[in-house]
Formats: sequence, structure tokens, C-alpha cells
Amino acid sequence: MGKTIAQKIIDAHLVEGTPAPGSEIGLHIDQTLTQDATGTMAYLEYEAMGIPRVKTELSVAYIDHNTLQSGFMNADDHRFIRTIAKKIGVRYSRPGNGICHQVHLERFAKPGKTLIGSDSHTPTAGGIGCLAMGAGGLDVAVAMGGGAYYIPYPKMMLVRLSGALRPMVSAKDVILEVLRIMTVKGGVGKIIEYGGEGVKKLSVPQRATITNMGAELGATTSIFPSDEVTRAFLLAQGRPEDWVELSADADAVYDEVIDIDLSSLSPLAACPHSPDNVKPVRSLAMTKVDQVCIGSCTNSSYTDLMTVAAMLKGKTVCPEVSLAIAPGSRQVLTMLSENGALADLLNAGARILESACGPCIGMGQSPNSGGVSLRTFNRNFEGRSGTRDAGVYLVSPETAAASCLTGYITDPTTLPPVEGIRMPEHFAVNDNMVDLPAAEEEAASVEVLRGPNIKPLPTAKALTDEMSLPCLLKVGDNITTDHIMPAGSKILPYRSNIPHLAQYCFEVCDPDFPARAQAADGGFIVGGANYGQGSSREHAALVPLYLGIRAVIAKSFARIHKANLVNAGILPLEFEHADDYDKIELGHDLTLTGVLSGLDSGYVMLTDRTAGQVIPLLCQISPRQAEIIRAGGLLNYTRERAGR
Ligand code: MIC
Ligand code: SF4
Repeated sequence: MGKTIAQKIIDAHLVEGTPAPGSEIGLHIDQTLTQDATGTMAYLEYEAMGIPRVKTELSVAYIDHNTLQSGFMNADDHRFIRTIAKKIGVRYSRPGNGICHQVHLERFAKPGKTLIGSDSHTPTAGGIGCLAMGAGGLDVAVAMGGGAYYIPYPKMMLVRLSGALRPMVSAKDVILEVLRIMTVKGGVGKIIEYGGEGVKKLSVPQRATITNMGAELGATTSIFPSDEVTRAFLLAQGRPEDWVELSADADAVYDEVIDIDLSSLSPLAACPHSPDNVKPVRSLAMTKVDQVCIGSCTNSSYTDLMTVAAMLKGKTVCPEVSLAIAPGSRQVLTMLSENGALADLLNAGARILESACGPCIGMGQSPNSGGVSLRTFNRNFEGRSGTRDAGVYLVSPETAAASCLTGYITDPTTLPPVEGIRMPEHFAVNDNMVDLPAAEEEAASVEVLRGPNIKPLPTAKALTDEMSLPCLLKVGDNITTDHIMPAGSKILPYRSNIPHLAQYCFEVCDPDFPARAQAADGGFIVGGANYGQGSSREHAALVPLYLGIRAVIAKSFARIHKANLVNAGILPLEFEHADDYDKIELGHDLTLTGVLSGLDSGYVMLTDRTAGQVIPLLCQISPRQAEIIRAGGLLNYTRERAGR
């Protein structure tokens, strides 16, 4: 039987388990990446494992999220990451060099390799044919130390593309169409491959836009073949030797196939507050716009920004609109400045931000009260922009540029098409902002510098077979990690200070939760379907752990968050019958019985003593994960195994 692209890469990297539906597999990881908002924690965890040098082919630490330095915290964390990276054998991409996924795609990602990153948009590198997955910081730390990365063996799905995009319709519209069809839950447990004749018409950065936002489908990852287009991109990046051809076999079998004719697509927008709330741009035409932000790891490639510059050239942004642009990498910004496009953007009135995540993670540029913000980003969760009542629409660079000129959401296909923007034959390659680690023999003398904001990691309490605790919070479907542990410029600097972060846990849903949890001596959270979608931030597990949460009982979980709960030592339990969710209320006294045996049998019983109901729960974890929970989390488990 023929193989899919992902199956070929999995076969070449399989170190544990059988590649069959339902089983957990362990993969050898070739490359890792971290960013600064999750990196500080990941390197603290790496240190705690006591392995002197990383064992991967390549590991890179990027600084791109916490670049607003209003206080010592972020600068201290950058210095910590810089010094520890140097010591343990990790390359360090300095602040200003760009967003991790954009830079990794340009400079390091390779077809056929495995990559995990402590950021949910790591699948961006799937655009170049790399099997790239987002993971919790601790999983990345383990992979840096040479350990395998474990995933439930995914289903294989094919999105077969035909035709070619019409002018002013872009890769963003492709992934928004996929989100419209599949929703934010539709990709859970699946690897999404792109194939068909239409693939040849998409450049590597366009492919990367699509795989990047595959994270919003909840997919394990998304991947494109590596073909002549990939070869040309790698050549233009000065690394032709990194190319290998990669495609699915003609008789590869997929569990699911959807067909999309690229030529039938029109500009789309994801409306507030979910990436799958997709509508045609033309249906939103009367919506007045207050802010437009262009950039992020989804849409800030050279061609994206050249298109925007061409659309703005000689014009002025509408007076009622604030336009902010954050080029994805220093490479892109350098090229725009050398060819004059930067001047076109500035002359039109764009506010140029440094090459970093910026507004995407609420690091500045929060919209006005009740504002409408059009963003070329990938997430529009409530409050993520920093303005709780703002409405964020996710759109293509073309739609963003058209709308900032008119002041209303504008369909770019109603404007004259931009022509003549091509992929460059040579990108402005300059790796001088990527510091190499110290040689192994010098590593011992490198001092790791840490600031006072680094606080100890919370530790899990041992589980008991019976646990009687209250329901401390009840939330609905599609709870994101931004609900659980918000980000933004005020909170992000505390990513290495769990006690401080704890004050903000679930702030958007229930601001009283942290105080209630701290007053209680432990408890449970009850959630709906797709609990923990979005970011890979392990803080969304570590902070509830700190607040005494022993189990999360939900209708279903997002993949990375479920793994993070296990890694933290928190039990992820699922309702056997989804409608039992309705029986439990906030404050109910709950008893879990058969917890220890349930780790192996997969069944735990819940008694709601307030409602007088018995509710069966599933404990759907692998035998390895059961061991991790018994050990009190992945860190203890890894240490115990190293000790043996
Ligand atoms: C995000 O886009 O939500 C982030 C910020 O990049 C996160 C990582 C984090 O929370 O630090 C992600 O996507 O994993
Ligand atoms: Fe940064 Fe936004 Fe991409 Fe997350 S989604 S890595 S915050 S640019």
C-alpha cells in the first residue's frame, strides 16, 4: 500500500509504538525551536533534567514574542535564554531577527525532517515539507535532550487543490475556506496533507500560510510536498543542499479527502471571535474599520508585504484607520528597505513595527474600545488583542490593504489587480543575528545569567485513588489557552513567574476563579468540547496546577493542551456521555473514585454529591502517560528514568 508524505516521514523517525490508529507513537526529533514566551520555561525545564548539551541536529531559540521591554523582566529572560542557549548548544536568534516560524522557514527548516517547537504555529515549516508540530515546552526540552516526541497516531487527510488563485485572492483565503469547512475542531487527531495540481501554483511562503493556520483546525500538523517550487525557494535562500524531493505515493490511502478548486475562491474573513467564523469579505462591506495590522507568522513574507506596498503606493491610509505593519523577519524588512517598498509603506502612513509577533499576541497596538481591527494574523479570540470588546477579523494582506485605504472592509478583487510581484531569485541572506553556541569544550565556562523574575516551577501532588473536591470552574465549548492563561503585554513578562501569572488565570471567563481556587484546597475544572484549543503554552496547565487543579473534566480536549495537562501531572478526563456535562454546576461537591486503576483501565467514576448523580468518565491516555501522571508529571518521570 502506498504512503502519504507524513507516513513516510513518520516511518523514517519512528522509535516507539506501531503506526496504527489509536496507538501512541514516539518520533525521533531532528530539530527544535523555542520562542521567548515559552522558552524561558522550556530551558528551566531542560536545566532541571541535567543534560549538559542538546542532542538534536539543530535547535534554535528565538526572541520574538516578549519584545516590549517595559520593565526588566523580558530583557532578563532574553539574557537568560541567550546565555543558556550558548551553554547547552542551541543557536540564538536575537531580538529583531524576526518571528520564529518565518525565520525558521527561511533559514533552517528542511523537507523530510521532524521539528517540534514550543509554539503551536510550528507547522508553518510544513510549507517546505517538514513534519513540524507544536508542543509544550517540556516536550521540547525532552526532545532537545534526545528523547522522543509522542503523539497519538494521526488520521491522514488530503486537501486536494485544483486550479489557480484568481488575482487578489490569496493563500489566506485557502486556509480560511478550509476552516469554514472543517471548523476549529475539525483537524483534531489528523495530519492534513495538501496535494493535487493546484499545489504547484503555490509558493513556499503561500504554502506556509496554509500550514501555519492549520493550527487553528486543531490538526496535529499540515504538510505540503517538496517539489520544484520548494527547490527554487531553497536555492533562493542559498541552501540548495537542503532540498529533497518528497511526495505522497500515487496509491496512498487517506482517511478523508476534500477538494478545493482554487479558482473558485473569493476573499474571506474570519469574524469575531473565532478563526472558523468565516464569511465572504463582500458580505461585510459596510463594516467600518478602526485598525489594520499586517504581519505575524501567517502573513508577513516578502511577497505578502510587496503586494501590500504596491497597493498602498502613492496613496494615504484613511484618516480614521491606524495601520501597523510588522514584517515577519529582518530578511523581509531588509529587502523592502533596499527596493524602496518600505518607503511606499511609510509614505502611505503605515506605522512600521519591529520584526516580531507584536500585536498578534497583544504586545502593543490594542485597538480602541469596541474597535474593529482587521488583521492578517491567525487568531481572533476574545480579548487577545488587549481590548476586550474589540472585534478582530482575520483577513489576507490584500483585503487588509484594500480596507485600510477605504476605511471599510473592502473586497480586494474590486480593485485593479497587483501584477508583477514574483518570488525573488535570491533572498537577502544574512545570518549574523543568529549566534552560534559555545564549542563543547568552552561550554562549562559560560555563565547562565538569570533575573529575579524566575520563580520555582510548581510541582504536582501525588494522586489518590479517591479524591473529593469541588468544581471550581465550569466553562463551555472551544475554551482557548488564551482564556485559561491570557497573554498580552502586561502578563507575558511573567511567563517564568507562575505565582504572579496565577492572578490572571481565566480572567476573561471568570475573574474570581483564582481567588476561589486559592481559598479551596484543590478542585476540578469542568469544560466543554475542544478544551484548550489554540496555543501550546504549558502555562495553561502549570498555572491551574499551581492553583490546586487536580483534574480537568471535559467533553473533549485539544491535542497539545491535553499533553500539557499530563506533563504537568493533571488528569484529563472526558465525559463518556457528553450530556452529563449539563449535570454538574459550579460549586458542586464531586468525588472521583478508582483514579489509580482508571489510569490503566481508562475508566474513572465521578459522583456529583450535590446533584446526587453518578457520571462515568473516560481516562483516554497512553500507558506512558499513565506513568507520567503516577510520577507527578513529565519532569519527575524523565528524572526517574534517567536515575534508573
Ligand atoms: C500564540 O500565538 O498564541 C503564541 C503566543 O505564539 C503561543 C505560544 C505562547 O503562548 O507563548 C502559541 O501559539 O503556542
Ligand atoms: Fe507570534 Fe502570533 Fe505567530 Fe503566535 S501566532 S508565533 S504570537 S506571530
